[in-house]
Amino acid sequence: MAPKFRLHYFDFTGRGEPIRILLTYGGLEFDDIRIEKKDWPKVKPSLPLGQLPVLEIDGKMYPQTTAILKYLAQLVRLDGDNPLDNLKINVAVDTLVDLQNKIYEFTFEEDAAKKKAFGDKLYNEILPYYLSRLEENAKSNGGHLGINRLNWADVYMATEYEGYMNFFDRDVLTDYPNLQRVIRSVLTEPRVQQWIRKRPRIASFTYDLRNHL
Ligand SMILES: N[C@@H](CCC(=O)N[C@@H](CS)C(=O)NCC(=O)O)C(=O)O
Repeated sequence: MAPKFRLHYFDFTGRGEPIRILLTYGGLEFDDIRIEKKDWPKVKPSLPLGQLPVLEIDGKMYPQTTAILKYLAQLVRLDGDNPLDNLKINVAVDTLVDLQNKIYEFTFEEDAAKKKAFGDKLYNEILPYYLSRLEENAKSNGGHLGINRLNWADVYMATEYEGYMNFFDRDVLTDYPNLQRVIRSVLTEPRVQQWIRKRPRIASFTYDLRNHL
């Protein structure tokens, strides 16, 4: 019997969305538990690391996004076929996570002058630094990240793309045709499409992956 999955995350995409997509892609049923802001102080101390996402599997709570994703990717066959392929996928994902962490760092900067300078650097230097390297990666893998077929790094890229679109408020992939192929390869999957159509909308989003279907 399939395990009972419950995903605990905020009512947001962020680190939770690639997990939701892998579960959906694999046809694995899950409870999509969305913690409201007002309940967070009460929920936080009950979590293994005081953070979300947490994937509950048959009543046991597991934190850490990429650990959860690696586990699910194995279940739904979006991992690599051998250790070297898994290394290549992990390299791509860790690169996306590095960029994601810079964006989080920016959002937490409270000093207005520092924030302005950091924002400029983020858009003009940091973003192209990472995206140009990821573009080369996708180019050499036929429109996928890490290896030459759909895998969980592609899913991570697609959810991050939605984040970039909202964060930078412009199409950051115009100059990166192979990264556009990565997004398309994820969004043409029928179960992923169904999920994107039915999932709750994020009120603050000006761009939604629905626009891409
Ligand atoms: N290394 C963890 C980081 C998790 C993390 O920072 N989660 C954020 C939400 S995306 C969180 O729970 N923030 C609230 C808090 O730390 O109190 C992971 O990758 O899952």
